[in-house]
Amino acid sequence: MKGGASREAPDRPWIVIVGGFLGAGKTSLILAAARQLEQRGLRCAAILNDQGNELVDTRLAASGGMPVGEVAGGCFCCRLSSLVSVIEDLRHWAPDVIFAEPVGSCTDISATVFGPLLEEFDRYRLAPFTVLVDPARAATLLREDADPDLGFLFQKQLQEADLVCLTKADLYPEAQNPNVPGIPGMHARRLSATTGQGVQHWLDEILLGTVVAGRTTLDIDYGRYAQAEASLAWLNLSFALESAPAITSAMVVGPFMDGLDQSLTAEGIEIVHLKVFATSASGWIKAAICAPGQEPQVEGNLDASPAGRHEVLVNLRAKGDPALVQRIATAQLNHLAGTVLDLRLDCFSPAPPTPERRIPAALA
Ligand SMILES: Nc1nc2c(ncn2[C@@H]2O[C@H](COP(=O)(O)OP(=O)(O)O)[C@@H](O)[C@H]2O)c(=O)[nH]1
Ligand SMILES: [Mg+2]
Repeated sequence: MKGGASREAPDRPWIVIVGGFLGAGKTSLILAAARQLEQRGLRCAAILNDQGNELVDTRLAASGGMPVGEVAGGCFCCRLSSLVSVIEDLRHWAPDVIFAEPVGSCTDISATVFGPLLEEFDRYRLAPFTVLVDPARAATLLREDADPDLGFLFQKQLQEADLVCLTKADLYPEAQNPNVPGIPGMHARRLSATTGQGVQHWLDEILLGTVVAGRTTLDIDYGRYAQAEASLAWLNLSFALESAPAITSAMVVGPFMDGLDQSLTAEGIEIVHLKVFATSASGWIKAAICAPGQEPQVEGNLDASPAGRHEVLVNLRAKGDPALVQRIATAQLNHLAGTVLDLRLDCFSPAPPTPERRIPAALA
């Protein structure tokens, strides 16, 4: 990590919360934006968040050398005190901007996170709530026959945004400033974390302070919200693989993801986001898919040489029964080309959200 000792800490760092559905591109945008801000001489940190422990996103962010904090075991709204203490810990590094990524199934963030943080205006500057949208996911989840649980979460996330950005513009290079899907009268920005298109413009817009942060409070039924989240299975799995002869990380990750994808699909379980991070003595790779049957997007040391030991971390979010997901994932371990050691597996459905505090926008 980069130290902050030689530099005076800014009085009030920016807190930039980037929301959006699973796989929308939150982590990718945060990393791309941090790179741009660092080039402008600003110092950045990030806070990742998940219902479970052992996060691929945290490994990915830390691999670039950025100071990273984690709120694990629940979403920001249910772990608000942890979020605040992680923000305070990161201030040790004197960041100008602290990015924060909530869990991709989480909503009502405006009232449960922005509301309380806005009360701390003497300590932080809060950027508007950006919600990211993958255009392909929007096309699926805004259809009339969309999965009702996922469609519910997706629409609620859009409804509470201060700013909506359509991501992956390199894959979906359509018109500028299109209407936000499903929200009449709201225009989306378009950006790409991969090419950098629109990232600087987005940063200028949120850090200029012209868009009000946390201005919308959702009307939301927490029973319905809990039911929608509970329809998801969350699998966090980590293990070491020892193989002789040595193999590359890609040879570990590729077949494992393919096998998992095929078995889950055969059992009627739909992958929403599958991320695998593998580390060996020769480097790391991260591979991810956001839907069944997708070609994995891979980043990292793609030309790393073979190694005899790999540390593997798997984060899977899928629509289905966690017990079945766990059985399928465990069975896949038997197909790995080597000996599995230090296995840790955690598989569950998110518990009903119980925010520490809820402050509607008008009262904040
Ligand atoms: N082509 C392309 N892929 C992207 C872009 N942003 C994110 N992705 C990919 O989309 C997937 C999900 O991105 P991620 O940042 O993990 O999403 P998150 O779950 O919202 O944090 C990953 O495989 C990324 O590599 C982009 O701008 N262009
Ligand atoms: Mg992420």
